[in-house]
Amino acid sequence: MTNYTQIVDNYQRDGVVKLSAFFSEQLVTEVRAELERYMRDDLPSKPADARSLEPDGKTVRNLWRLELHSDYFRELAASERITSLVGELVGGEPVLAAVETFNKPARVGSAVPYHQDNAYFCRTPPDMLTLWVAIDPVTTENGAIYFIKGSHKFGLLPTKPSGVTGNSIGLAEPPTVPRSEQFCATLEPGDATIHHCEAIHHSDPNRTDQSRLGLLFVFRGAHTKVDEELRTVYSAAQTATPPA
Ligand SMILES: O=C(O)CCC(=O)C(=O)O
Repeated sequence: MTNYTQIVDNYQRDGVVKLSAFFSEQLVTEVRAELERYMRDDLPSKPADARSLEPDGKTVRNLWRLELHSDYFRELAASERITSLVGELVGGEPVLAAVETFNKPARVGSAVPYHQDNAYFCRTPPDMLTLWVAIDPVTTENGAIYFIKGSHKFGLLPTKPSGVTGNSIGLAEPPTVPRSEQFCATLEPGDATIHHCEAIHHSDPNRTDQSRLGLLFVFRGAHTKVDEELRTVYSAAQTATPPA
């Protein structure tokens, strides 16, 4: 059995942890091919809330609900490699909440505003996380995610609708921690990060010619419940820029 002690310690202390070579080169190639196939063959017949587009109105920004729309991704999320690790981090039985992508396509990939995911997930206690796997190289130029380490201990901060399609709700005030003190998650394909649902993070637009595709698995502890107050606030933001 793999020993996850170091990962668990870092996750609990920082709210974010990096995993090198979490997916093999072969698995990254397979995932990329399956995403391309899904977008070409399946997505056109899926409901509108299966994706968000970039402001150009044609390039996919996010795929949503892959756990419902794709046997391949639902099965991948159930693999022992993933569930054994996240089970150590969500404080109980892990339940898959979502499989999705943040494509950050070349040249048109839009920014992700400062936010805490639990403003979207609306769970209490906040025992929920995202495993973010790099399918493309992730660099400071093409839109790496910046995290504020330790911010998962701040509680959920005030929010406001962001007006950004795919990221409808953000922090009311950007944090004062300078970028130079934030953790910039540059990654090779197959590397991953795991972040807590109240860790503050954001990413820049992609103006480069290199796409920055990430595959995300969201898990919660089975014991978590919906926080109705949070849900009401999120629904209002989501109505302005559906589906997410
Ligand atoms: O991929 C990105 O740039 C942002 C992802 C994100 O916000 C998240 O994983 O919660």
